[in-house]
Amino acid sequence: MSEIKQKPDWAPANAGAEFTTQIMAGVEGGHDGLPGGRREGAARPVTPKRRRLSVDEYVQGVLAGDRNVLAQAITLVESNAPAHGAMAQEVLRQLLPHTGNSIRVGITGVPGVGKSTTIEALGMYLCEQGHQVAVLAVDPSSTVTRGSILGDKTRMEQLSRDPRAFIRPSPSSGTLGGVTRKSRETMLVCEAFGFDAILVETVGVGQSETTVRSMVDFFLLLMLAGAGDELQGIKKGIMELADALLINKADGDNKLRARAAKAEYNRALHYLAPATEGWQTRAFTCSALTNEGIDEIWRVIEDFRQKTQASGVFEKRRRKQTLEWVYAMVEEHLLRSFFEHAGVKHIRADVERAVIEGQMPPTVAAQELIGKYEDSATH
Ligand SMILES: Nc1nc2c(ncn2[C@@H]2O[C@H](COP(=O)(O)OP(=O)(O)O)[C@@H](O)[C@H]2O)c(=O)[nH]1
Ligand SMILES: [Mg+2]
Repeated sequence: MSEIKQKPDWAPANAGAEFTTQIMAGVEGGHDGLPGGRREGAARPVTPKRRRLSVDEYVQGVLAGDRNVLAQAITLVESNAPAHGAMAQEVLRQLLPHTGNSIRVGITGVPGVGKSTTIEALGMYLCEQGHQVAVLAVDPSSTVTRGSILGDKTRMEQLSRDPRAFIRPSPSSGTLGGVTRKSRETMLVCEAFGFDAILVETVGVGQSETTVRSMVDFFLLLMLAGAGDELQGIKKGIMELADALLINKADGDNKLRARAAKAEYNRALHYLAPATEGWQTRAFTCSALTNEGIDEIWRVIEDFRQKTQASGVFEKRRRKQTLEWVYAMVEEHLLRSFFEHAGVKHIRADVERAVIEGQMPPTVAAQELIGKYEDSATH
């Protein structure tokens, strides 16, 4: 396999050969049905025509810990080109028996709270503890932001240089469902490769939190002291998804305020339903900048893993998540099929107008549309 020397466009300017995350030549075809081709400003693939690997080469390469193959396997999984779909699924099917052996941690919070910085601090800490760390992102808006996980070039600089870690930005663009499917599959490929700690960063917008919750074992909500719940966009619902609250930036002048916030949140948490059966969600403080509290939050996560594995809650959740995943894909497929249905398209505008003008009750409108869909769907 030819060596690729090109750095990703977000790599630090002075990055040397030790920089482990490198641009791999992608597969043909775009993402989420968009036309293929490289994104504006993206590094040009160095090897224009890479030899296509076979299913067996993907599987063996990933299991043997070959990083080049890992990156290519993920690119295959992320591809939307129909030609790659069947192959990706076969690769995944063969990797499946080697997956699951990790702790999956989701990290959420409003932009600027310090998710990326915390992931870097925690990731470095875990590497030093002998773990292999994979960092993924779920960001359905990444077409616009070009991936919040790496939106800032200074982010995760240290971790991205560490050979024990692997950072994968969010699959580009598309529906939340599409991005999530790819991230889940990427997570499985990473586990088969041997990563035993998977950290998933989510952008703090609406649905993506619930989605990331549905793919991780432990969900960590990052907060700031003194910002007020409104300001942080933290809804009670999100707090009820969390297995721990982590008040970040507990350094300098902020330290005392962070401690006070911790006590306050602990009181509030007392009245909320726990996210995980048999586990009391608590608040902690940390500074991703000075690393203070990073070891403590990892101990909490380890404690969580131990307790929930012993009680069976850990496995129970994973099984439930797998089934949810199946039905999320079914749902996505049905929705797409409905809205792309020629008959539905044909009458939609008229039905909508009739509803808006008060000539047709919503229930009748729904029946009309579904009737149209089912009518010709079965013929
Ligand atoms: N003082 C302080 N600043 C921090 C800490 N963590 C992150 N920051 C800063 O907060 C800003 C946003 O951090 P980032 O990790 O990009 O946030 P994200 O949008 O949640 O991923 C950056 O300027 C960081 O340097 C911390 O623990 N203490
Ligand atoms: Mg970030």
